[in-house]
Amino acid sequence: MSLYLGIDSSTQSMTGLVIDTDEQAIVAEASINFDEHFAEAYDLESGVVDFGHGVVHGQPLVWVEALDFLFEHLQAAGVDLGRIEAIAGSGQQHGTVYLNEMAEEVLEGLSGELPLKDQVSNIFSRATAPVWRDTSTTTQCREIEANVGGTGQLLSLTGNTAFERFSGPQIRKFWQEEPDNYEETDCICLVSSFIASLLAGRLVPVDPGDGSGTNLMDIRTRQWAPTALEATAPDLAARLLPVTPSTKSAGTISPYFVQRYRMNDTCRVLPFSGDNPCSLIGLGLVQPGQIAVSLGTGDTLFACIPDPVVSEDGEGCLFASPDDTHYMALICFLNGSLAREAVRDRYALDWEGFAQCLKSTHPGNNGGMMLPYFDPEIVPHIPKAGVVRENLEADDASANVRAVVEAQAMSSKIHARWMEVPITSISVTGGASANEGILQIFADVHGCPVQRFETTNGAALGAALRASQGHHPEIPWPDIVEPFTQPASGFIVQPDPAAVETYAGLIPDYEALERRHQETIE
Ligand code: ADP
Ligand code: XUL
Repeated sequence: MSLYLGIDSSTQSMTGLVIDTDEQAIVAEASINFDEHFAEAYDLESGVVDFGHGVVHGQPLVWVEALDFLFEHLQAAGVDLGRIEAIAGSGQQHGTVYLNEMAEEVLEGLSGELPLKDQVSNIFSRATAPVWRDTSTTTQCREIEANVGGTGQLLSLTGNTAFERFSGPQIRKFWQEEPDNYEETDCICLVSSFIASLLAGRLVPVDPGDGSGTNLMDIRTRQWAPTALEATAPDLAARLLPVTPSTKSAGTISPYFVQRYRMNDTCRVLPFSGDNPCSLIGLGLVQPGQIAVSLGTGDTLFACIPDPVVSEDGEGCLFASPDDTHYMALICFLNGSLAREAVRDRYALDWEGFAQCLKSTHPGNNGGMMLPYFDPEIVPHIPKAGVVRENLEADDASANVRAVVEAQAMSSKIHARWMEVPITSISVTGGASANEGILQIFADVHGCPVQRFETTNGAALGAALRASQGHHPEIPWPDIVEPFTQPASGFIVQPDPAAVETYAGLIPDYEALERRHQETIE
């Protein structure tokens, strides 16, 4: 029996997923929801602390506690943790964790006698961690672009223009606003490399998949770009570990997990990557041309591509694939599940009621449209929250439910054009992919089948597959992913030709509405 564990430390939860590669099966899945366990103690809502003015942070100690809880849950579920050969993981992208000079020694000396939280609470030079939902760094974005010689320079060097949520602008803001605490910072981790460091009991470097979400990495060499580091904050190079290949082992598991959870001391830890790059693997996108959508806290649409293609209008993102060969083109919508939940809650529905509303309304919504900016939006760039309704009564629950999902699906089609990848089928993952009514709208808007898999935790599955590949690098990627990425039977949603036609006619209207709104607020 060869077991591999994938851990996804995402915005709202930490999930562990165990695969058995001999049986070609997922044998365990456990999830720790942050709000459920820690909302009160850490002042959380939807997994984060909203400080206002676009400042949104996570709590590193929540992730530390959740890691212990997760191992306890897996053990209680009867998983023989001693048989796990390797662990890899995924983290919500872009978030930064700031560690002081004690971190290295504390991580190396972890004892199985005490919970992790009791041992690591003094290793932080900043109590909270800015995460991807933070929109407060527009000034820093423009400064960094100017410092490297312009937006185009940053785009061609790192694959991305400066985005508010990316790590570089967040680090710059910290240095500007808290220079003393920046000075006290010995090492800046990403969420991914922070969790990997807890597991390995040493500081684990960032992988290129997550490194490319920082505005600091040269997208072609997959190493930090000195020009970008200098443009961001002083002595930043000294505060980062070198970028490491995603497939290269970061060493064996910390004695902490051997003592406390009877892990095998030969169990390897692979560098963690970002949640979207791990979903790329978990949905089987290891060959160019394949497309997927993740419907999590935010929504993303992404593709595996062979060469670095950049988004000239600055909307899209380019990441390195954790297969260490390909690239990943991505668009990120902040108003994903957060917007669907806002509509659901406004009309006092549950998900069942939400699904009923989709069923009782028709494609095209009788011309009713919504721009669903419950929060500022990343794509298209909308700096200020504000919901717009056109031909849509605010008190019509069913029409508003359909409008929010249609808007999201149409937006995902409009803004994916720069990728230049024909969309002929879409694989889906994330919590909201459980909802078939939502998938039908994505199928109809994109005019192609949408397929769902056994698990909605594509990032955790991708991490587990990365762990198995790290243990068996001789097996080609397609053979690693193939047994785990067959659509579960009955889980292919086909487009309805009449609805496809309706949306083809509606998309130009939606795009015009979006553009008019963007012009009025800029
Ligand atoms: P993340 O990885 O960003 O933490 P997940 O992929 O775990 O997020 O998805 C969590 C989200 O899934 C929840 O916020 C919830 O809104 C959404 N969700 C869960 N079940 C359903 C459902 N049946 N219909 C629509 N959305 C759902
Ligand atoms: C992608 C992005 C989000 C986070 C959280 O660029 O910001 O999708 O990775 O899931």
